[in-house]
Amino acid sequence: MIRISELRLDYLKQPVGVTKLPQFGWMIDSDQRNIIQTAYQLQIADNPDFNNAIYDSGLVESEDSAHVIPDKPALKSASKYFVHVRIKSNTGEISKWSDSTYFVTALISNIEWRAAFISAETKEDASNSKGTYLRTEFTVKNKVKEAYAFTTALGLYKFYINGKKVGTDEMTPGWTSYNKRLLYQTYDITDLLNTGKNAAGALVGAGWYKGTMGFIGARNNYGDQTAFLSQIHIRYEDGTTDIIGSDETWKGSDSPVLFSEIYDGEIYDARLEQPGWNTPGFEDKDWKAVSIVDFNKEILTAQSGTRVKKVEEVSAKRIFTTPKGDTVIDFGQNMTGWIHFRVNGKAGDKVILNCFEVLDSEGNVYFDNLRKAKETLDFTCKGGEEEYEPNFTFQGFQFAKIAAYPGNTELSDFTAYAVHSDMEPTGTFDCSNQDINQLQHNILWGLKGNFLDIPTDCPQRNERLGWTGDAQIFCRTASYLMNTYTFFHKWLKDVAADQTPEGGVPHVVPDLLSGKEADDWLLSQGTHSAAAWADVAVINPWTLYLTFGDKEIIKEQYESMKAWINFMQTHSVDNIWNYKLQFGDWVALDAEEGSYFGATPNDLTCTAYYAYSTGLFARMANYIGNTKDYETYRALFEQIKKAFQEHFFDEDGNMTANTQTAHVVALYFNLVPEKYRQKTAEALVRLVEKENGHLVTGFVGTPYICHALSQNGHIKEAYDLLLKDDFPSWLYQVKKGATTVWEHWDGLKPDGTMWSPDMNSFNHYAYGAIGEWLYRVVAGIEIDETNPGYKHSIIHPRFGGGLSYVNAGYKSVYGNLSVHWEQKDDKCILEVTVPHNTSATILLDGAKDVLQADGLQFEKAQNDRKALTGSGTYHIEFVR
Ligand code: RAM
Repeated sequence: MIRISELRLDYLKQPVGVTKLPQFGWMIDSDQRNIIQTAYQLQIADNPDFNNAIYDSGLVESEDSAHVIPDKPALKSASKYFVHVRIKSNTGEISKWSDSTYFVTALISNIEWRAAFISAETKEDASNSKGTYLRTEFTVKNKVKEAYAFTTALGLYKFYINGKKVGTDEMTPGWTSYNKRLLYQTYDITDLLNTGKNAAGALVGAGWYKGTMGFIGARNNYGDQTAFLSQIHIRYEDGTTDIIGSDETWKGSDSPVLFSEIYDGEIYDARLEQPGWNTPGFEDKDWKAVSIVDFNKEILTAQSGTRVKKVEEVSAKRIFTTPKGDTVIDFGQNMTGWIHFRVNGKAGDKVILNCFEVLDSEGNVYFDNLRKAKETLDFTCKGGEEEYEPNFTFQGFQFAKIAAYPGNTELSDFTAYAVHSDMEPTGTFDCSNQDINQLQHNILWGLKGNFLDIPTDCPQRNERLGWTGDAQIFCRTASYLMNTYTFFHKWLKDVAADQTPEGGVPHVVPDLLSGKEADDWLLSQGTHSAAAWADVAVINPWTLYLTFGDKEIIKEQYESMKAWINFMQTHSVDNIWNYKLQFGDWVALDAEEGSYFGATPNDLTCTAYYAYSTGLFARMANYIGNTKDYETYRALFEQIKKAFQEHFFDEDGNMTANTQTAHVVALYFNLVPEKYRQKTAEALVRLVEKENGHLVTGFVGTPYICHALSQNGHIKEAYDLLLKDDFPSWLYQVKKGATTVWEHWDGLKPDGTMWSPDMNSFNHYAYGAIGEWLYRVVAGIEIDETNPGYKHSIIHPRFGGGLSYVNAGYKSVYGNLSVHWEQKDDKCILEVTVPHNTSATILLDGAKDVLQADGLQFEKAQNDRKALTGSGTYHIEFVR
């Protein structure tokens, strides 16, 4: 029996806000093995019953069950399209139609925008970060068949119809390079409208657009005045239509939100609430006229991908008094989001919560590492039972000091929401070592804490920027844990948009540092094009290509990637590249005392990344059939590699830089002269031994150190490194009670003191990049580059580390892939599930004898045994 278990459109269940036909992908379920699809049939209809389908592909002979893009129909704006699919398999069976799903279109062309950006603020409000209300009433003339709203803001907004908040998204419209690309959201509001009088309202705040951002504390980075844009399209049952757009007839008012900013939190006075302000019949005669704000509507872009949501609720675990006498709530988990509370006070009573991440060594409140970020909720009661959560801010926190609260604090009065881009979870990992399981947990929460519309470095201090290096380092790990496609797809568009005319890639995207060079010593050195940071332009599309097998991302980012490679080429001398401000092996422990810059020379890290990115770009050019570029950049890669070898190896094959990171990148990026490969790997082992078995690597070396070892015959040393639990190591943080990943190996030092508060985040995912080694090597779930997206997988778990079992899973675009392994004395059990319509090569690590092959044919392959398999679950036993 075969069936379609899940259908995805552009990787989502029901994308809303589509402007071109989505990519279709589906997962096949069967109780048989070796299932391959031989044909599919797709239908698209404007009704859920598929009467008179507007598109029918007919039975198309094809194995493709992902990345299927129909060439018809032409899409209409503001419409819902239902889709379903069925398939035929190599058993000759034709499945039933899948459950149907749908997608909703936005405005296909920006010329359809008639509404205006309206504001309740004036230019004089530039230094003001209050929330403002906007409202209108409108008549729905007839019975509504369907209605959609398209909304966005200069700032942040919440949109209401007839008193109800529209949708469950938070922090809309998200953060993009606003003056180049502003996203708008699409909502199905059919069920919110009534025949007759209706009201629409918006609460608008400063957000990333207008508020204070960046460690330099610059505000009004994109504009001085908030504004809101909304256009509602109604299609009546009788076929007529109506469009209601924001315009000068709307009215505006101040709101109870007296102040709201990303870093500092929110000040809210409930006494200023205006009950019913967003419902019909509200008396708004005292409200003021709105002004029209000029903004280029050509740059509006429909958002169909992942939105930010309150994804998880975390209950308060305890309320306690610190040695210094502060009352503190502990949520038991360092996270990003906000607190929701209940209070019963008198009008004018205050609730003040100061959020923070960690307690100091004495167990007292520790605010210093937040730097200038206040992370404070300041609420004034109107009196009686009330509930509150902030509107346009988020906090990085595990704890909150209760600086004011009327009456007794009850644990159940406080809840926290983890707020992040709502991606579909894809990875699971657990093993017999509880510390490694905690590390996994911490890595996952690092992702949850820093994927809030853009990938950020940290969520708590006055920074929270789209640091490109961090996003580059962590991309592969993140892409095991969750479906990151639409998240990175969106952000990579901003990477491209913010590139310099020459192709340089900013240190942070959206780039709000360029132009501020005069304000900061660091920025005066340069605001773009640092090795490993800027390479995000190439490495992240590559990672998405590998993970999802998606060539569209290569095509869409092609010019951006190429421009970045050309930038490096332009600024290289004899193929050695270096440029202005470099972060090098950032925060490595081989740095000079007090410095952030590790000991590996910039020439080396720059040139290593130049080679790596060029090589990847050449391969991508090849995969999309651009042979000319493939040849050109392949040749360039060879030249850079040659230059790298000449410069960074002496004639005896020793690396000229005696750092762990130098050896790691040379090995992992394949830049070592073949005859010196073993020698280089052994040198790395010695450099680790020199540190008593510890790593001292920073952002550049850490992600790959275990790979550099395990790929070169040193799996034991890689496991040893992973299992270290004294300083510095991954598990040291775990032993210190971390629930997320720290920015510094010594964020909290063995003696209980902390790294300088200037830069000490306890929720920084960069070092969580070890996560991909756990999936790729420990669990052995590896991608075949020539058949990516797990269409063909390489299953090669590496036994070791004293682990008695590992359970791991990855939900690929084809379905669930899973690996379970167990080691009992010298007998090994391996259970593998390969998704239907895919195949895998299974390698039995160091197998001497296969006891049970479950129908597979194993042959010798160096030290392993190897078999090719189709889909299904296989139980294998062997001796090592
Ligand atoms: C810090 C950030 C980030 C890093 C840059 C270079 O400010 O937190 O992690 O990429 O510096």
